[in-house]
Amino acid sequence: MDRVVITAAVDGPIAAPSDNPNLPYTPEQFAEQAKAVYAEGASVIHIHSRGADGLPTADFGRTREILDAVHEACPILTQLSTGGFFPYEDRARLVELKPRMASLNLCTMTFGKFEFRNPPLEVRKVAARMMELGVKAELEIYDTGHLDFALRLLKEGLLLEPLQFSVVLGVDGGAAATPENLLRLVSHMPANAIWQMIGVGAKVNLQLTTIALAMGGNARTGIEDTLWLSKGVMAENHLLIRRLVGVAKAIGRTPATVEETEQMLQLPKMEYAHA
Ligand code: KMH
Ligand code: ZN
Repeated sequence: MDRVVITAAVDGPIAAPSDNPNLPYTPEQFAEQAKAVYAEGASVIHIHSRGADGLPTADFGRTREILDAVHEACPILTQLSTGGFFPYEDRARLVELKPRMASLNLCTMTFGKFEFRNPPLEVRKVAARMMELGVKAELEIYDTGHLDFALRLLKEGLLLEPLQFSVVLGVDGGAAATPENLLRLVSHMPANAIWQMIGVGAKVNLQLTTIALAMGGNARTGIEDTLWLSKGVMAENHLLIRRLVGVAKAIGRTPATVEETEQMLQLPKMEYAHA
């Protein structure tokens, strides 16, 4: 598959602006960076909502402001995170804003120093709601059990095919960031699944996404996954995307346009509207 979906994960659930001054947190900064990563070849932007204090939030109104700003700025596809360490109902409610995609985390787990709660009944409820709304679930897989649970939800009629997986390796509490774990997880996916690589941490992000690109997968990078562009050089989202696109092109792959991405991921047709 020569077309590749490049996703920009611009902020994440943990880092603060003090960790990296290039981390966006105002609607204007998200809009500016959406334009910049789009110009470099990203067709999807993965967003964790942020408050005026720069810290992650699940505030509904603030999240709508951020999504509105990004939608007004450029055609990039929004993939809103429902992750984070807030009460689950606050996280789940964010899908009512009808981004094109939203993350769906399958299992409760240790996530570094955090407890990452994903109660099975609540996960089923939000999966069903996303189907009703036409919001495609980006299934974040941290280990084999998460993949098995996603396949169970598919059997229960709670997920739209083709399944859209993110193989997330390198989280303390999830599977280690090794090529073996990547291959193991991909080999257990349904044949028609679409997947991307998320390598968490500066030491593995470029290496694992490069392997994933060579395997024919999709790939993601951004400040959520690495604060550093290189040793001693703080990351900027558009430069991380520029480098990842350079790797893709070097091995004969072309960043998918927004329209191609919609086709490849079979995103339900939907007009973004205020919730
Ligand atoms: N992306 C993962 C590394 C989510 O966005 O829903 C952690 C996360 C999950 O932030
Ligand atoms: Zn995320």
